[in-house]
Amino acid sequence: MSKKYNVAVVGATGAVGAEMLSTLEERNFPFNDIRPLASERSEGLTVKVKGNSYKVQKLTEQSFDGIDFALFSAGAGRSLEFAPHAVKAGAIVIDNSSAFRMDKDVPLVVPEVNPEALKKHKGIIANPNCSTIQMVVALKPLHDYARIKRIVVSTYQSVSGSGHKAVTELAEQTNKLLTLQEITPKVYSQQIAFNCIPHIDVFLQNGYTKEEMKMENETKKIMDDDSIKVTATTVRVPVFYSHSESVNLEFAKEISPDKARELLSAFSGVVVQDKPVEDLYPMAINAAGRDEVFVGRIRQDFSVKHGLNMWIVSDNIRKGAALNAVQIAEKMI
Ligand code: 25A
Ligand code: L14
Repeated sequence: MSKKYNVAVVGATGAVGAEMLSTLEERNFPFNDIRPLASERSEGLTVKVKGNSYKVQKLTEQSFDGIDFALFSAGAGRSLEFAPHAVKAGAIVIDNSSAFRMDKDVPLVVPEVNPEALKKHKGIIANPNCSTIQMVVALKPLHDYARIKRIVVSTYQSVSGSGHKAVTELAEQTNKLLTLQEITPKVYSQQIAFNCIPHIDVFLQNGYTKEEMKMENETKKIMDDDSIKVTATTVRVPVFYSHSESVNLEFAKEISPDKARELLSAFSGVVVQDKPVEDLYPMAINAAGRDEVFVGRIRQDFSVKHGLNMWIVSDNIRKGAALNAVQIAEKMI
């Protein structure tokens, strides 16, 4: 009989944690036991995986006895505090927070892009930021062919990235505004319904948000190339699921839109949707619930020497978080 693994999911009742459980089920991950962990708010709830019920337990330092893989998705604070205990108990930690991503001892991995980085792990493997994951999947085959010199990216990020409570906030605000009731923003500092907010995560000294700097720093680390220049503007939009990105690329050598379509079509995890005459291009509502990264609107950027523009869309909870984490676990077995 082939080996089966005990898997803990930290933040199992959150937006990403719940998707991790269903991804383990859908992909037939060879698990033996599942241990859903969350805060005491969720203690005693049950989650179902493959027809079996599991009780949600309160996360403690002792939660990881006998665990092979610990998937973390309860925010950076919990990862910093509890991941070391999981490692001590012998588990491999796959962490979806920003806590360890830029740590030089921690591989930052997108399996289609840099699986070789996994070999250097010391117990913790970091799952990149959702906006970064979908972008690097689409850029990798183009970088290998024509070397990317500079990336200018603007994101259109859905509210599910901030968890269930933000999904509820968008729905409630929309309803209230349509029925002429007053709203009080809670999850975001501004109204999100019928609006775009150029502010994701906190502002830094340099004028960028932390989300924007994650895109710059994580892209260089995953592509293992510090020479790539990246500048990002990250924007929250009133969409429930899937992030969209407008990406402008400058290459070291000539690459045509047709060549880019050919390279992207052959790349694992990418679907090219690019037939403008048929009004076919990637859209958030179609990417939601899907595993792939969708790329379209591929066209020459006539304003620079070797330039391409494109539009990249993917489900931020799946490839941007839960699916990428489970794919990392699959690579490790
Ligand atoms: O504190 P931080 O660092 O800001 O991080 C917490 C936030 O990060 C989000 C997460 O979204 C949460 O809002 N997050 C998730 N992944 C992230 C990522 N990769 C991420 N942020 C950045 N990068 P979420 O609400 O979808 O997921 C939260 C999950 O984590 C569990 N959790 C939270 N605190 C915990 C904890 N687990 C253990 N110990 C802790 N101290 C959380 O479980 C959930 O599974 P829960 O039991 O706390 O919540 C279950 C339900 O309750 C709602 N809820 C959340 N907060 C409150 C709340 N209800 C009332 N009051 C609250 N303060 C949740 O919506 C959930 O449905
Ligand atoms: O993983 O959309 O660093 O609010 C933190 C912000 C995930 C998305 C991360 C959001 C992000 C999240």
